[in-house]
Amino acid sequence: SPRSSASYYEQYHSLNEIYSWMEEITEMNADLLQKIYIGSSFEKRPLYILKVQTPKSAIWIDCGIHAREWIAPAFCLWFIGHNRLWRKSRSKHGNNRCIGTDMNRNFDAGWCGKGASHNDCHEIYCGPYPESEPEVKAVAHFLQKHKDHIKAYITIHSYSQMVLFPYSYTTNKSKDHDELLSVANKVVLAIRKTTQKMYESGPGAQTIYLAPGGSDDWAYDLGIKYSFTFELRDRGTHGFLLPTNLIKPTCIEALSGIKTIALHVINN
Ligand code: ING
Ligand code: ZN
Repeated sequence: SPRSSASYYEQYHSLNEIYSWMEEITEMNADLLQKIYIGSSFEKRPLYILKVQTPKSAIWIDCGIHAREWIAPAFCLWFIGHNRLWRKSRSKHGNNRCIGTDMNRNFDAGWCGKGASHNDCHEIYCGPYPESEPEVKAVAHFLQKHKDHIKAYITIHSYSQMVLFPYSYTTNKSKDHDELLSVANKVVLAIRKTTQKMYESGPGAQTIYLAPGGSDDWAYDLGIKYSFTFELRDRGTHGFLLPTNLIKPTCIEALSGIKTIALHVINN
C-alpha cells in the first residue's frame, strides 16, 4: 500500500522502500524532520538518522540492530508517522502552550460558544478570535467576494455517515430548515441507492453535537442557502483510518449525494 495510506504502517517494508519513505516523509515535513547521513554499513548501504526537531536535548531511538526482528523497524516508521490523527491547524498564537486551532470552530458564526473551547490545548480550540487562522480567513474572504455566484457550499469531513446542515451553533431551526431537511433526505436516499450505505440527516446541533464557528453555518448566514457538511464513512469501526479499499465506494456514494444537491439547486 502507498506510503500515504494509513495501512502502510501496518506492513513490513524492504530497505529500499524504507529509504524512499525516509526521503518522502522528510520532504513532506521539512519543518519537523531532518535526514542526516551518519555513515554506511559493511555492504556500503547508507545509514541515516531522522532528527525530529527539538530545542536542545534529544532522545536516540534505533530499531532493527538485529535483522530478523521485523517489528523493530516497523516501530521506528510508526513512531515517525505518529501524527496521522492531527485535527487542527498548525498556528502558534501569543504565549499559547499548544499548537493549532480547530478551523471548524474558527469561523465567525456563534464563535466560541458552547461546543468550542478557549483552551489552546483542546481539539476544539476556537482560536484567539474569529478568522484568526489564515486558512479560515482566506476561505471566508473568497466566499464573501463570490457569494452571489455560489449557490451551494459543501464541506467534506469524516466520519459517522451523516448529511448535516445549519445550524450547529444553536439548536434553533434555520429559516430554511424544512427545505434543507428535504434535500438532505434526498441525499441519504441517493447514497442508499448507490452503495446501500445508511447515512443520517439533520441539523448539526441536533444530529451530531453543538459546534459553533463551523464553516457551513458561516456560509449559510452569509446567504448561501444550500450549505451542507458531509460526514463520510465509516461509523466507527475504522474511524479516521478508513482502509484504502473503502475509498472508491465512499467517493462514489459521496458523488451521488453531491449530484443530488446540484440537481436541487438547478431546479430551485
Ligand atoms: N465533525 C464536525 C466538527 O467540526 C460539525 C461537525 C459540522 C461541526 C458542521 C460544525 C459544523 O466537529 C467532524 N468530524 O469534524
Ligand atoms: Zn472534521
